[in-house]
Amino acid sequence: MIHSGPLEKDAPPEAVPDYGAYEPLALDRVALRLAAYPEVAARLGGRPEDWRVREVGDGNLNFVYIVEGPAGSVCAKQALPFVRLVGESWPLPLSRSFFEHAALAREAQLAGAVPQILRFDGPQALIVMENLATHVIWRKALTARERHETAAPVLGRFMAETLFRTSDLHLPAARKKREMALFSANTALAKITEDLVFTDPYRVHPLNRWTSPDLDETAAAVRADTEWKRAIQDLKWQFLTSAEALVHGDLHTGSVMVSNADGAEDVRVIDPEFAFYGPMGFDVGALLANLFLAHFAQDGHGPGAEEMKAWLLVQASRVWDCFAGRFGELWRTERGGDAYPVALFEAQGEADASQEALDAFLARLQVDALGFAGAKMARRILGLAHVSDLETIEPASLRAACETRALALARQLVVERGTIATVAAACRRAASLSGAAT
Ligand code: SR1
Ligand code: MG
Repeated sequence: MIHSGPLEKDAPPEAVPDYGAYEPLALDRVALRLAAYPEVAARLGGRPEDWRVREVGDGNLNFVYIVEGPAGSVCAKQALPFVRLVGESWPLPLSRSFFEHAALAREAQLAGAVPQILRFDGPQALIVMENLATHVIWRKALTARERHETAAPVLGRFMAETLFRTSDLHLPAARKKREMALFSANTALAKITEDLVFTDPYRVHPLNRWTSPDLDETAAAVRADTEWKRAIQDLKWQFLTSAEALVHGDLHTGSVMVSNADGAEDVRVIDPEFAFYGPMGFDVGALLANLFLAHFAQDGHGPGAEEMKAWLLVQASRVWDCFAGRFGELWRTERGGDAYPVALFEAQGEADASQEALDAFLARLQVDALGFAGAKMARRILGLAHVSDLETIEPASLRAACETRALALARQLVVERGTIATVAAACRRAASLSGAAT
């Protein structure tokens, strides 16, 4: 692949901006701010006073505005100096916007399937993007039992291309280390994951919550589960130390948007503010986790769940199969980095040995992904940040029943890591716990 962008050999160094002139936007200031960006004003058309602005952010961290003008619309996302979900008592650096933009630029170049960036105002921690007007958050579509058949293959391919092409399999070591150094400063966001995914659900912590009183005993049992805690720390160790590739870092179904306008599906990945150099299996696991959560949530959303439950497990398998298939193609055609060099295998007539190395690499990655999937499932039931798939289930007793089955799979994936070695095997476990057809 020929790079022409931030991964280029002689690309100018990027740096976190100075935030001295930063001003948080309020709804009534958005139009005036955007009017100062000619490319944005041109897309909107007309005058700022004609533009309609609404705040649509439903994520945990930032404010997101949709701005509509006579000629078109845009999406403007600004980081705040704190966590939106919790408030000003939890400060969070504005630099997450810089890392989000840097990751989006790389993803656009390496894989596509991200929103087009119209303007990045670094010192204002503001990214102005195309407005995906016909798209919805995939999580919401899944809860509504809408099926987008291209999502799993697009996402499998997206992960293979971003992860392979930012790793030592593709990049020369010096360039990979330059990239790793840039993203290594995104420490505050990584720390959120370190705490919220790998630590807090396994101890008493004021930010934890769960369906209470139904799951009180379960939460206490998890905190006392030595095997689970040890296995989760093995995964945390990997998260902390394994700088394999530029991971999105928060690739759940709420970070994916899907559309089926005029019968043509489109799939985009959004929100890579957690991006950093970490284990490849973390992104794959995040996506699998959220498909499994959607699967277990189906029984809470009324009759007729069976078909969707089965479909969701098929999508989990397709994510892995498409990921592995594309990763294998890249292994054979773009292995120009310092790891597993072609010079030692294909160039010496040992293509079979290269294939064996690939198979072993993917087998290990699959095990990693399933472990991370288990970690990501449990945190959404016992930790601070939950998912709407489960949160919208009423009554609470029905939600707790769904969550209990999801937690059972989460534990198996984490504690029996290595025994449940394939996504297909994990899907069989999920089906057996939820009484789904396979
Ligand atoms: C305080 S932020 C909570 C969660 O929201 C994001 O989507 C990440 O998953 C993070 O862990
Ligand atoms: Mg997000």
